[in-house]
Amino acid sequence: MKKVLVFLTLIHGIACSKNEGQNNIGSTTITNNTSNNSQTTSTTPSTPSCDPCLIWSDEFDVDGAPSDENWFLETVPPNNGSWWNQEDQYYTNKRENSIVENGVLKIIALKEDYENKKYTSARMTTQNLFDFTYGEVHVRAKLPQGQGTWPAIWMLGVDHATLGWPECGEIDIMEHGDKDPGLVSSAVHLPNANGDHYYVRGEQQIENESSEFHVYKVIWSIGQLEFFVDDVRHHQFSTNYDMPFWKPFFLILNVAMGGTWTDNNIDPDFESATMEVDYVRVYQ
Ligand SMILES: [Ca+2]
Repeated sequence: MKKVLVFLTLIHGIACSKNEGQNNIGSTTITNNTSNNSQTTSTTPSTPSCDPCLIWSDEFDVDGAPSDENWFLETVPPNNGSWWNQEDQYYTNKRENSIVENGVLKIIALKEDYENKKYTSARMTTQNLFDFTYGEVHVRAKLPQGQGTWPAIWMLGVDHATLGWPECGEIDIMEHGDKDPGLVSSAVHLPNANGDHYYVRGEQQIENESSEFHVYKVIWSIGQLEFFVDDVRHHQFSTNYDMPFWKPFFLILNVAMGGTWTDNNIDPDFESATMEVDYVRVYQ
């Protein structure tokens, strides 16, 4: 989601590591308990019963704060306090900006004076909590409504803190708000042979983006990335091993306000808008 070369200042300063043991597909543990005896038997079927298999998800079925086992809420502004892209929001971990209710995560952008910004919102990442290489991400979501909102469902390479951007690579599953309502886009960002940033984007027009749930999806495989809304493909990008799409990435959900994406254009009557997420599921 970053069109500007501003990622060279780093947020976390923590080298990321691939989570071990999350890809044990097809391994089943059977536990038999009797009154005097407990026996555990592990079996590994030769063929998994799922293809692809669910390896990670958040169904947002526990009310309250987003699970801190799954998500980190960014609250420390990088880039000398500007966040990125001339954005106008400040990200908080307040429940006014992110909350799980009735099976749905809500990321809520508010008009609110806070830390020298005019808006607050939330940005959630799985950095250091979950990352993966290759697979499918399915996110069922309703997008926020209103000029100036910039919702994003995206991923960064785990080495962005050490390698920098765009060298780490970026995979944008869904972004919205830079053009007409309902025009959703996907993109990949990476360096060219000279190390300069470039990106390749695809897009499609959908309806009822803010009133109905749609499933935003990437299929990331060796050699290509494909992007879909409700199983309609709108973008394909071929990859090779000179590109940064062969190593682990982590997930990010956020709603920005204004910034370069929207030509710094926010509806003066804006009060609040919500991105609702029913689930995030990752398959391999
Ligand atoms: Ca749900």
